Amino acid sequence: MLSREDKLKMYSTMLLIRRFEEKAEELYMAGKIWGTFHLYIGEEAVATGACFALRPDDYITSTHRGHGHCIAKGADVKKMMAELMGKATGYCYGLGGSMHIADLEGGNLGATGIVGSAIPIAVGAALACKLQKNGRVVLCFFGDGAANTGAFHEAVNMASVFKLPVVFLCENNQYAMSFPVHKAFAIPDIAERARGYGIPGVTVDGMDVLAVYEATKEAVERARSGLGPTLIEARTYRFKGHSKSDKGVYRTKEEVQMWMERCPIKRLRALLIEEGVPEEALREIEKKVEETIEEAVRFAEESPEPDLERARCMVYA
Ligand SMILES: Cc1ncc(C[n+]2csc(CCOP(=O)(O)OP(=O)(O)O)c2C)c(N)n1
Repeated sequence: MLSREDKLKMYSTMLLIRRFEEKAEELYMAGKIWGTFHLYIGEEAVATGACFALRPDDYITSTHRGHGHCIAKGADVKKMMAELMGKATGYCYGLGGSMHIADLEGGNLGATGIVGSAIPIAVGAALACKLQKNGRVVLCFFGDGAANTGAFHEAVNMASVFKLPVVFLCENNQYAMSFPVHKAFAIPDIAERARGYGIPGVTVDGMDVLAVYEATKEAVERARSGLGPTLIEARTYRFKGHSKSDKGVYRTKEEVQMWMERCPIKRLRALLIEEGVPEEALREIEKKVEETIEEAVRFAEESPEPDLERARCMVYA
């Protein structure tokens, strides 16, 4: 059973992801972040609920939309912000940017810009965990678009055959760039695919952090006890465009509005109030999150640029 403290921690994590993203967008518009990145706004309950079901020494693999996964797994937002701003103090010394953040100490094996490519990596890591008998589980985040890559099928099949300690968590946010899920799949539920690999499949409300937590907890327990993988499909929605260059012409304002009304943060806040948490306690968390973000921006702005020597060190031939 989750305690009140657990739920408050979930609230704080979701809010930290939301504010991190909003600040990153603001910095991008001010010309302080270059290139592009993919915002996770709207999907906070998935990363938060799922990572809450993990032990600190468990692993995750991430995607091109990875800031939320990173934060939920416990990354330092100062180092994340510095990475986005191309500073030497960032996770990749400012040379990787948004889509290359890994936090090995925190068990985050990394983000990737190649759709679907982290799914076999998660299976490889799970095989290593099994061989090393270290009791760790790997949670693999990927999108609905990634579920239609060949790598998905090969990886899930192998994980099932070898009964590996991995949880496949598909973030079905309804679109792969501008392509809607109902045109990309011949079945209504992505979780149905689990049957083809002989593993359990479950669809959850990805706007409900508690539902995501419960489903992931069960899957993690199954994986840790040697029974093999589970496929979880979390139905969610990205409130913002696919990337910073998205004009959003493929979806209606009404659709976006309808999903925004289901905001996972507002929903948990309302539940906490209903359960008797005083407004004051929530405002305290909200203030602390604002301060953490301000501190991250200050840290990133005051950090040095990477030097040329560092750039040379990162070239492999
Ligand atoms: C192998 C590969 N093919 C195509 C792309 C271009 N691309 C970038 S994101 C994306 C859509 C991914 O959709 P999904 O997996 O559902 O994740 P979401 O963006 O919805 O979080 C595509 C096709 C890519 N980066 N890598």
